[in-house]
Amino acid sequence: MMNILILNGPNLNRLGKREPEIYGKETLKDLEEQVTTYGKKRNITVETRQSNLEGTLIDWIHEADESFDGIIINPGAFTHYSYAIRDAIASITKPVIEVHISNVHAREEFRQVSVTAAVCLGQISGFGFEGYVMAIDYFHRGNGS
Ligand code: CA2
Repeated sequence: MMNILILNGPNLNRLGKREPEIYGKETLKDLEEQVTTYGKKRNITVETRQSNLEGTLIDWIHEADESFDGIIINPGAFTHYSYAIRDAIASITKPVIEVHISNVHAREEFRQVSVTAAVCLGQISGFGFEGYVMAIDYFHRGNGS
């Protein structure tokens, strides 16, 4: 059975608590339940983790190279400036898909830059929680490795 690691970065544990017009009313727990349930239906084991710490996310990315078939990552604001997370993604061979809940390209200029997307298979941005589901579908269709 395929197993996918879903990583959420800084502040995503605050989902549903503020800025519902940008990020929706649902919480991180809701997101994690939805993607886990969706994965099960597709015969994919989905493990979800969230950290506010850059180093923790980097350790998990490295670990995934041995233990998972692919990663779906929302690096939060690290997207826009973390060369360390970019290098971690570039250092593994397993496919990585970047997801953003909001359409970062329609927002402040600093959010329109992703230093991580170029080392990912691609980026899904602006589809809310659905973006994670779209990424699971991509892996399910067998294009991910
Ligand atoms: O749209 C996305 O998924 C983002 O990756 C979310 C990040 C943001 O820094 C990126 O530019 C785009 C942070 C999301 C958490 O921010 C919150 C703010 C208020 C309430 C809850 C979450």
